[in-house]
Amino acid sequence: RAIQLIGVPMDAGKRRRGCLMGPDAYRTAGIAETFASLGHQVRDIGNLAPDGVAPLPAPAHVHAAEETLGWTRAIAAAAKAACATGALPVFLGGDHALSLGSVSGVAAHAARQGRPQFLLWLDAHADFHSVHTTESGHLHGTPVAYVTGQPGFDGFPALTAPVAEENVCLLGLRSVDGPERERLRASRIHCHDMRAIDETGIVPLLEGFLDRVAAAGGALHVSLDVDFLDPGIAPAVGTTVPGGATFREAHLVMEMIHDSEMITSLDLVELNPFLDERGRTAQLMVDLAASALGRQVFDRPTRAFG
Ligand code: DIR
Ligand code: MN
Ligand code: MN
Ligand code: MN
Repeated sequence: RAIQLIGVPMDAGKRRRGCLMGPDAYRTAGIAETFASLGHQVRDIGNLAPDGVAPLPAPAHVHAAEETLGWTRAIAAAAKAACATGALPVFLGGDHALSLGSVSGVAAHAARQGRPQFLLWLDAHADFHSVHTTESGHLHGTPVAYVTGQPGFDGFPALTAPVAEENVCLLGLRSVDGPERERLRASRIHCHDMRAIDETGIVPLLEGFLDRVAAAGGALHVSLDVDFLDPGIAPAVGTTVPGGATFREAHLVMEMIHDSEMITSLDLVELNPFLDERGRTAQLMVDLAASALGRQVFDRPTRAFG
């Protein structure tokens, strides 16, 4: 497949700095060479920069709202341009606010193709705040709300194609804020917390989702937040939460995504290389992306989802 690497050195989505180093950490860990070794045609377009924007009305405690808006515009444009070439874009973050642009951009492309967009959100957090409900003021906690068309994003680009709530699956949840919980309950978003993973294993939860993507012939965006992973194996993220996905659970998710042959775009977000030991988290993220794009010990028959 043709893969386009899109560097997004974005740090505006929260106050702790360091995610701007993410794209170069992935490059240093050999992401382009790794994908090429799996038989893909890889093109690295380098790093994006935010568009300049006019003042944006936001509550005073919201951090870097205007810069985030500028990034959102630039990232969405790059997402649409990458999809138009037929490539699979891989967004090298940068913090999770980059998904305001990546998901809205790929969803606009899917809508033009007449395909429903699906979204798999691998994260300890739900990221279901709006600019007006966020308590921390950190806009990396908002993209799931924005891309599904929830209110509270005045001044942000109007969505051409909101992602249907029932097409969103949050997997790995273990830190959900009060107002997020109520609004998630009232939504049709599929939410699987760590307890669900403990009770049934991760396979049936993901299979149920992939079956729905296949039945609908959907486009599939996967958004992988470093804090989906247990901090013991992935310490380089500003918002570690204990009790995350194990090495094998995470690779199994990625291998099943590969077997489904449905992934159309991918975010690698929240890596803060400044917090790392010898790049181990960057390397793990590259290895997980490799699993999603075909690395395996033995191949499996393509799974018939749907
Ligand atoms: C938290 C953190 N829910 C907030 N969100 C993070 O600031 O609203 N998402 N870290 O991945
Ligand atoms: Mn997140
Ligand atoms: Mn998170
Ligand atoms: Mn479900």
